[in-house]
Amino acid sequence: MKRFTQVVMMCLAPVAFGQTNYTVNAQASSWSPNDLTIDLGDSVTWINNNNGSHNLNGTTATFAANPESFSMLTTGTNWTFGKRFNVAGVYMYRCNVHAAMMTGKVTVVDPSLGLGENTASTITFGPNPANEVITIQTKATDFNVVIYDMAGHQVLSENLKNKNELNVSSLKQGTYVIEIRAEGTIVQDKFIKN
Ligand SMILES: [Cu+2]
Repeated sequence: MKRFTQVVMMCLAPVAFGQTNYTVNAQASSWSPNDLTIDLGDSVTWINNNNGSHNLNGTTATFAANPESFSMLTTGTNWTFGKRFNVAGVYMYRCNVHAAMMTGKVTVVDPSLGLGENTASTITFGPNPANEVITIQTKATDFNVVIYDMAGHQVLSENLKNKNELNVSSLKQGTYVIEIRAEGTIVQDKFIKN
């Protein structure tokens, strides 16, 4: 009986901890898809199948907020680059040749921590879009909020102690990533400043 249990465990393990591989294709001047949300341990393969001259820059030198660097900086028309994501967070990347328009993002969430949308996390924020003030709902009374622009640069960082409102009126209109560090976890999501 003991032996049987071990065999079942070994068979189930790969399913329970299954990894998904996602593919991002280089188009003439864009990535498709250019916005992925994946689980910790999943991998992404970027493919340029003769769709122009491109490279891949996800380095922390360019995107300081990236949890890890990744890149394929040799420009070419036919290449494949794969990365497995073992650190949760928001990763920005671009093609240096078409830097202004050929950008992309991979959000890596840790399902065991309840990160991401539609999870059991008690941390929420609103309104979204926001004009002046974002209100953060959390049980924590002392926590940090960091806001990044879509190029991965930190534009706002504040420690909120015994208050739950963050003034964002200084930000220009646009799309940002908000990172709330509270309750021993990190929640990241997009928000729009009007
Ligand atoms: Cu390119």
